[in-house]
Amino acid sequence: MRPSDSPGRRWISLLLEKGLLLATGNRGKYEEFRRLLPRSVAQKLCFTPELAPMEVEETGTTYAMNAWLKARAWVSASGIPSLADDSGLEVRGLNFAPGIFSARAADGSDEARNRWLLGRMEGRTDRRAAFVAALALSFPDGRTLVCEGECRGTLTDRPLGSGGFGYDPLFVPEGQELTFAQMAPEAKDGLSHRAVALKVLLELLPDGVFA
Ligand code: ITT
Repeated sequence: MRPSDSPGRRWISLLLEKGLLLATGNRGKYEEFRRLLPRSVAQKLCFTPELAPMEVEETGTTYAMNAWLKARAWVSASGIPSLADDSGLEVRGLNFAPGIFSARAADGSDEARNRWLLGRMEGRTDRRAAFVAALALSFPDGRTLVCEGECRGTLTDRPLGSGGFGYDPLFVPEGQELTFAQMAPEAKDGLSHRAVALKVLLELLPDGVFA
């Protein structure tokens, strides 16, 4: 097989030619991927709610399975390479809850989920937590790359900061003093579970193609 015929090269041509669907309904994730992805791909990144309504049931028991389900559903429906992210917050003192149920921990808004978490943390001294993200990049030929990233830290006792999304106002990454919501977006990008996972994903793709 010539190098130009390798699956990796064909996938990359597809990415550059057709663009990339970001299989998420979460605008916070979309904004982060726009900053994190190489510019050639970020420019062609499509936020799926602007394309078509589609709910993918997250029936998996791991982040990786749920990311795979979301990426496969979108690539099958569109024929366009699709990237999905399944992520969550794992809190030591809560036996690693809410984990894959982080989006479903409480109904409604991010604020409601933050209130729920603070309520569960009342009186607990072990405030260690970690954000985890699994990414799945799926191609029309069925091949799918999956990888995971983690960011450890601790939980505050009240929401701090107005940036980011989700549980960001409650999470201080290891070695830092500010929550993700208090940091500049680029500072979060240097530390986040999503950035760690994406770095691994890009390393799995052939060299230099995103240069
Ligand atoms: P999609 O499934 O459409 O991508 P979602 O928000 O439902 O969107 P998940 O099922 O992966 O996504 O749930 C992730 C949950 O974890 C959700 O409540 C997020 O707010 C939270 N979360 C994930 N990454 C986060 C981050 O970087 N900062 C803050 N909260 C995060």
